[in-house]
Amino acid sequence: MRQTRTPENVEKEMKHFIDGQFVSSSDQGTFEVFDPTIGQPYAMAYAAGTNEVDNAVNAARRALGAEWGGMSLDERCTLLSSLADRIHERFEEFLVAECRDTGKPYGLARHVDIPRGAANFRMFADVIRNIPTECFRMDTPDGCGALNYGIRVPKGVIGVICPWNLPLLLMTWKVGPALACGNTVVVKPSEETPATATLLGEVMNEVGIPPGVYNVINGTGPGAAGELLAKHSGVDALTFTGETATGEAIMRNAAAGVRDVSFELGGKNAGIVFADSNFEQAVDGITRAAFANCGQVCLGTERVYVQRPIFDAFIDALKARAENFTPGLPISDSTDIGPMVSRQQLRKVLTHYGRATEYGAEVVTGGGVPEMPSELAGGFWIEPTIWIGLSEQSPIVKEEIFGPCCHVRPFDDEEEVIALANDTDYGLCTTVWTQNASRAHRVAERIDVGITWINCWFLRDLRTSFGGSKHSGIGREGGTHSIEFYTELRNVCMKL
Ligand code: NAD
Ligand code: 6OD
Repeated sequence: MRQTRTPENVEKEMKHFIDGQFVSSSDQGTFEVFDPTIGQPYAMAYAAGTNEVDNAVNAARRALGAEWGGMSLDERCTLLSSLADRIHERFEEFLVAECRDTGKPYGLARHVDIPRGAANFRMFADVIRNIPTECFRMDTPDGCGALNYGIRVPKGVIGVICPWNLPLLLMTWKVGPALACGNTVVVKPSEETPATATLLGEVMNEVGIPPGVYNVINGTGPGAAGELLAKHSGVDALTFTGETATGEAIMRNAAAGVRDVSFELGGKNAGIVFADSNFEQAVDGITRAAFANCGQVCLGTERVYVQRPIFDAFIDALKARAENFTPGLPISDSTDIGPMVSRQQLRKVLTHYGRATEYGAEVVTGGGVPEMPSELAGGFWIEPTIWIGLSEQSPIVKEEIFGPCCHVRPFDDEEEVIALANDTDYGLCTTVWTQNASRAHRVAERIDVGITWINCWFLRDLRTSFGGSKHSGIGREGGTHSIEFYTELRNVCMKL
């Protein structure tokens, strides 16, 4: 992917953002950034090497000093709120940038990605103002007693390594609390989607965030910018969202220097639909969970379990919804599904589609590539796909696909479906659809995941814990949980 020439046919050049300045790479290495709707590069970005990673980490360390480190909590929180305001003022630019990189519909980014980009700063500015620390009065033999109290200090320089599926949302979900706690960050966005992280650099300067507090280095992962950042001894902690295997690689590098990690990783999430659910609500919910963002959501549902009495009707209704999606350009009001982010992801998911049939799946709908108008024919388009009839041991039911697809299987009772839902190495989330509140709680308690949604999906209260169990992650972020990760808690014991 690394190149050393500037493609002449691209509209844009994306630089690193280091110490408050946009800079190219010292060796001039670049890579192409694609518009996935047409499958052509529209921008070139500079690829960070050792020099840029060093410069970014050193800038972040310097910025921990007086200007940022010495800033009052009130001033810092005011700046974070201004960041949120400024994202809203430049909303359309963030929208266009995000949709150009990912191909996702404007309608989706307008309601989810960009508002969350702003909310992630505003919310953590509120949380940090209101966080208590512990205090214990203790008895001592002399009767005078002692007072223990906790103080929270920033961890230091945080390395933030991000994926491509919800670029601004997932990056700011880490950067918001990291900055609120007084840390500085070096962000490595996905090589597929560097645009909004770059644009955020401009906004940082506009609102007066001191240079070096927010840095962005572009490039790929293994042997490149991502790995250089994870290995850098000047990084105090690493927060990562992406594939489980990448998490393992980053964790090995984080072991040097015993750096802390917070990981949000892959999922193979189950959707459980009981016969007593509100049928239309459940079909709509599973449709969103399986196909939203072209299935490129870690919280998506790729395994659907439907209670037998409503199984056939459910399949018919889900098929109708899946066939109703209109692919097209992000800007079009009729578009409700975009392409896959890259040729590589398209190939990967189409390989799964092919294997599903080899393993004996019945294809209810989809399974291939939609016919698109000639100007979009080179894009990374794919059909929403539903399968039935696979064994639970099939790799299609076991492995995360990360495309717009799901396998649906009937079940008879609660015990059976709990066992089915838990029979996975992953543990990110589940959705349960039922109108029986006792059953909903009973089932939710027994599914081994970080998040269970009952009669909804991706309904987010940013104060709550977010994260996965088993291979889906380490640690929890959200609300006070983020503050715990992005600070060190020190105890002070004072003899009275
Ligand atoms: P990925 O793991 O391939 O890449 C994520 C980031 O890591 C990219 O910036 C990449 O350049 C970098 N990277 C890759 N190898 C690296 C290495 N050895 N060292 C350091 N950095 C490295 O993931 P992706 O393909 O961008 O995203 C899709 C995956 O992310 C899916 O598995 C999905 O489930 C997961 N995801 C999880 C969550 C969650 O909240 N749990 C959210 C979004 C995506
Ligand atoms: O909503 C969030 O905070 C979050 N981390 C969502 C992750 C979505 C995964 O694709």
